[in-house]
Amino acid sequence: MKRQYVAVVLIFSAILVLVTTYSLLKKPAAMTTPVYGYRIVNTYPHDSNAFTEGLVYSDGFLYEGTGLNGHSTLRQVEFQTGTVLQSISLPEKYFGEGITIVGDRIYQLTYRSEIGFIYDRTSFSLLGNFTYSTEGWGLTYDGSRLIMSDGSSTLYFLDPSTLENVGQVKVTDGTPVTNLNELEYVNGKVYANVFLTNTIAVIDPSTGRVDSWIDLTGLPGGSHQDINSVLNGIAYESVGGQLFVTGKNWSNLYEIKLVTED
Ligand SMILES: [Ca+2]
Repeated sequence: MKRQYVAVVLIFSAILVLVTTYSLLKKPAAMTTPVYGYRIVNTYPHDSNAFTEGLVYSDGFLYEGTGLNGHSTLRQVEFQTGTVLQSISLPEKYFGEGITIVGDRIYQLTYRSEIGFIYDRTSFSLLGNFTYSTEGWGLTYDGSRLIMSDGSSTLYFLDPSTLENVGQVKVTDGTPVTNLNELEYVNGKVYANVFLTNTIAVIDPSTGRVDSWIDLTGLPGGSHQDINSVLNGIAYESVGGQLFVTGKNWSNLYEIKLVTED
C-alpha cells in the first residue's frame, strides 16, 4: 500500500509540474488580447515623397506632418486626390514629427530638437513654440489633453494651453510595448503605430493597457522592416467613423474598416 501511495503522489506531482510549467510558458496577455484585421474601404493617392510622421483629419481635409531634415513640412491635403492644398517647410535643422489639431491651432513635434511648433490652422502662420525633454514621435488630442509618444512605452499627457506635462502612463500588454509612434485618439482609445511593425496598438489611456491589436499585415504600401517605408499615419474622422492609414513614402492612403480575426 505504501508503495502505491508513493506512486500516486509521484504521478500527481508530475501532473502538477506539467500544468505549472505550461502556465508559465504560455503568454496570457498575448493569448487574451484580441487582434483585429482590416478591410480596405477606399484607396486614395498619397504623395510618395511624404515621409509621413503625423496625420490628422479635420473639416474634410487631412493635415500631414512630414519628417527628415531638409524635407520636413506641414501640409493640408485633399485626401480624395492627394493634392497638397497648402504647405510650409520647416527649417532644415528640424525633423518634423507628430501633429495634432486643437481648435484653430496645429501642434507639430520635432524628433530630437526638443521643440514643438504651434501654427494657425487656417494660415499655417507660426504662433509659438514649446519645449520638452524627450524625443518627439507621435501626437494626438483627447479633447482636453495632448497625448505624446517618444518612441518608448510611455505616453505623456500635456495641457494644450500651458504645454506642461500633466501625467504619463506606461503602455503594456503583459510586457512594456515600446516604439510607440504615430498616434490617433479614437472613441476613448489611443491608437498607436508600433515602429517597425505592421501593427497598431489600441490603448486604454487611463491604464496604459493594450485592449486590442490591429494587424495590418499585407496592406500594400511598404515594408515594416524598412525604416523609410514603415506604416506610420493614422487619422480618424469621428462623424462618419472613417479610419485612414498610410505610411512613410507610401503612394496610397487607405480608408479601412476593422474586422474580427478568428
Ligand atoms: Ca494621427
